[in-house]
Amino acid sequence: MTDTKPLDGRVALVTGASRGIGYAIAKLLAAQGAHVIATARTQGGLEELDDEIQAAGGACTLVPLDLQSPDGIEKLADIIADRWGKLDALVVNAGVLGLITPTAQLSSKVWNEVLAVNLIAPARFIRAFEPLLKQSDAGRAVFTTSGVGSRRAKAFWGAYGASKAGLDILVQSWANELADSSVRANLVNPGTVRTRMRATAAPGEDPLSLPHPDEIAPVFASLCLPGETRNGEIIDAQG
Ligand code: NJP
Repeated sequence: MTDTKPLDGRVALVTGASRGIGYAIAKLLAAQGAHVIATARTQGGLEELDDEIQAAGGACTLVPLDLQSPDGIEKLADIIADRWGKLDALVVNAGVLGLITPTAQLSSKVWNEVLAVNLIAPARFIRAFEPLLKQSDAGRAVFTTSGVGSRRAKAFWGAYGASKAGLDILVQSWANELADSSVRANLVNPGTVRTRMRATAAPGEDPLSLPHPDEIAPVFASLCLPGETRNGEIIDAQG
């Protein structure tokens, strides 16, 4: 007798899958039976993920992509439409920190990257993938936000905080529009997690004092389940 898994037969896209939180989410969704489409810029990280997923008996498609490229997100939606005709779970997790610096000193270069990756790319995912999520019987979208955002402003975190505050409102607005559909969209605040981004933000901190991404990935995976009913919520992964 073969084991059935909660995401058998489902197709899931994860951004920021080359390391950190996205890597852990992609691995877990594949372990739960989903065919995972994993995207980021770093080919080596994606290949390591593919090796791990395959070794555990799962399935994965790698798509190296810079979210700042002019039409990469839209082309990816076209490819998924041609191959699968639907998307069951969209996890928009990729993010950049920019610079932790006095707000008055933030350069246009930093603003442009932080807003492009953390806010404009998620908006482009919503536009490009809403039709595919609606082709699923239970399309689920999950976005990675932060404790610094719409619920809390923090000195020196102006660009990152503004981008995540914008993301919160973007996703909650969209979720309100989805209320009468079979699609659900939520945000997860991961809390502090042992990743490269956190090590850059808090270099003096002992990484081993923080949870590993594998410990918080189940919160994201639960929001990808067809039976999930929450919509428009910001969920704190560490309570
Ligand atoms: O960070 P990190 P996390 N195009 O740096 C990708 C949020 N968060 O896992 O392209 C495409 O290890 C990058 O891939 P690559 C945070 O805001 C975290 O901690 O290969 N992809 C990599 O896979 C973010 O939204 C904490 O460089 C791009 C990934 O993004 C999410 O958690 C606390 C890209 C970043 O991996 C994951 O961050 C919190 C681009 N242009 C919120 N730029 C925490 N860790 O404590 C970046 O409140 N990526």
